[in-house]
Amino acid sequence: MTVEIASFDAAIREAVAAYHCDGVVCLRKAASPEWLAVIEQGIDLALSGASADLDVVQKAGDKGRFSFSSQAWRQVEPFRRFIFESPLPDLCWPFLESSSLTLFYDFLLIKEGGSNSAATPWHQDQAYYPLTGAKIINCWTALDPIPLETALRFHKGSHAAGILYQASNFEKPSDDYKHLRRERPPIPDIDADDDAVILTTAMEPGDMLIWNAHTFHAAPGNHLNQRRAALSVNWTGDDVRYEDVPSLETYRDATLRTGDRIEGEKFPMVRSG
Ligand SMILES: O=C(O)CCC(=O)C(=O)O
Repeated sequence: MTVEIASFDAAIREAVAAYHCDGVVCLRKAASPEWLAVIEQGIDLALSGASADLDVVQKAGDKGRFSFSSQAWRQVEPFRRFIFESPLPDLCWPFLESSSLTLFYDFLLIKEGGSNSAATPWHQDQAYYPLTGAKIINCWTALDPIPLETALRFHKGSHAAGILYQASNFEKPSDDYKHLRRERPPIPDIDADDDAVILTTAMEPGDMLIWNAHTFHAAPGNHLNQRRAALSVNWTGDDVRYEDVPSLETYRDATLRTGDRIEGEKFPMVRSG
C-alpha cells in the first residue's frame, strides 16, 4: 500500500507527533527561496571542486550523472551559512527532544535527469554510523520539484522497534557492504511485505522531510528529464554516543573514543540549553 506522508505548514508540535508515530514527516516550504538560492551557490562551488568529498558517478547506459558529497559545509561557505545562520537548526531541534543539537554531517545529492540507475536501496541511515542512541535525524530539503515517480519512500513506523539491520551496499546491492556488521539481522524484504505501509509524497523546492535514522527508506533512480537534487543535514541529540567501529571517514572522528558524546570541531554543537 502506498499513501501520502502527513505534512504540516507550521504546526511543529503536530509535526513532531507525526514524526514520532511514522518515523518521517514533511514540512512544506521549510526553506525560503532566498535560502534555496544560497544552497544553489553552494552547489556551484561544491561541483566545481570546493567539496573535498565529492563523487560523480555515471552508470553505463545512463544519460545523467549522480553526484553526491558529504561534509561539504567544512569547505563550502554557502552551505555553512544555510546550516548555521538560516532558521534550519531551530526548525529541526524540536524533533530531537534533546537538550542539545549537534551537526553530524551534510549530504548533497544530485540525480541528473536520466540517471536511471541511481536508485537508492532500502536502508536505515544509522546502519552506517559509528553511533549509538535514538536521537538522530536527517533533514532533507528538496531543491527541485520531485514528483511521486522519483520521490523517497519510507516504511512507516520502522524506526519504532529500535532495531538496526545490516547496511546495504549502495553501489552493488547484491554484494556485502564493506563495513558490514554481521551480528545484525539482514534487511527485511519490505517490497514483499503486504503489511508494510509505504509513505511517500511529491515535493516542491523548499519542502523538507525529517526522518529518524532508524526509519527504512529507499528511492528510485531519476528516469525523468529534470534534475532531482536535495541537501540533507544530519543532526544528533543528547543520547548519542560514539562507537569506535569501522565506518566511512565521513562519520568518524579520530579524537573520539567509544562512549564519548559526539561533539568537537568536526561535529559542532549548535544549540544547547
Ligand atoms: O534521495 C535519495 O535518492 C536517497 C536519499 C537517502 O536515502 C539518504 O539521504 O539517506
